[in-house]
Amino acid sequence: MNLPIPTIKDVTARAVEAPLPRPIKTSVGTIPSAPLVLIDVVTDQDIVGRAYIFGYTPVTLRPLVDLIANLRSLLLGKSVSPFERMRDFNGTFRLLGRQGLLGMAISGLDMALWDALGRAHEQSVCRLLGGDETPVLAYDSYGVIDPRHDIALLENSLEQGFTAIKIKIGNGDLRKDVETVSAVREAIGADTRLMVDYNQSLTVPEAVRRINRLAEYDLQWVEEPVTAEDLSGHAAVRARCKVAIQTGENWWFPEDIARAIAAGASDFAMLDIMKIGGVTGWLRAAGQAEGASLPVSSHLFIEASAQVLAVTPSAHYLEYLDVAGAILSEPLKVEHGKLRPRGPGLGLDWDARAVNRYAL
Ligand code: SMN
Ligand code: MG
Repeated sequence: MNLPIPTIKDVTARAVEAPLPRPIKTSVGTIPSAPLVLIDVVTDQDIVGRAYIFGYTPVTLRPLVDLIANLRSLLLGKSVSPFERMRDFNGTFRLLGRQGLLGMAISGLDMALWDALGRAHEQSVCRLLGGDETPVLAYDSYGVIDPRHDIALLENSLEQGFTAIKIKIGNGDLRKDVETVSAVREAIGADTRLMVDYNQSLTVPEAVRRINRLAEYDLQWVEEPVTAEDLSGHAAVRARCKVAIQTGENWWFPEDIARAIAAGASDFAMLDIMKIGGVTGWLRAAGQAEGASLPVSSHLFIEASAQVLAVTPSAHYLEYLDVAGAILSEPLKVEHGKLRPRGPGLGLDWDARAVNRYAL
């Protein structure tokens, strides 16, 4: 007997500013709290598909809420078939393009549709996609840290079972980078993997200079050394450095990973599920990464990323940076340095009191 395909009865979006365990301090600015838009897709069977998107700055929240309200009319009455709805979006916005806030909204709606589909079938998204709820290896992701004050935090990460740590650097000169990286390497020991993230703050020559100076600290990767869109710049740095280059959190939809692979921009692929096109976009990017032998890591969105990494052939690391835990009834917890995908759907349930408390 075929289960009836649910259809979309309503779509709502709400803005919240959720507290973070610690501010996200980068070389190009600090994010003190998490500007989120919570998306609910209600089906004709009264199943609620949930997802959130991360606005980076509160400035984006009202436009995102309004944009999703406007996209609602394109979805009402249509089936909860993420591939079909993505086909609709791609056709509707061919002339405009899907970068920026529109891409974020489309990806968020895609995630909510996959959540609804999973709930309708009482399955987690990874099982719906043919996988198992296999725990995914994670690294604990920090911002810029002060080695004089933050070392205890790093030690706590290791006690939680993390075997990899990422820090952000580039908020000063090379001497400061060396001071921080050497102190962290000393604190976490030789066996813990260490990644660093420049958040697009360097020129190509300066990136080559700094990365090769830091090579002695056995870095797993150096992330976004130059501006994200500069694929040839990333390739130039990669060609002249002794340390592997990571990038991808700013690739929009599967087309961008194709461009990055063609440019030889990266040794890895770090997909952001809100920019790569949701679950649907992720699947289409992960296939390209597999073909290009690029290990795939995630950016933010720990719950949805755990679902898709569990079915990603060249899965590498999940970035553990929890931006939504404060508004979830049951935040996803790390177990021995790994995150297990949890259903049904993407495993997200809003904590109504917290959402009201942090609503904008
Ligand atoms: C990052 C950038 C912006 C917001 C959160 C995190 C960072 C990362 O580039 O990779 O964690
Ligand atoms: Mg990054």
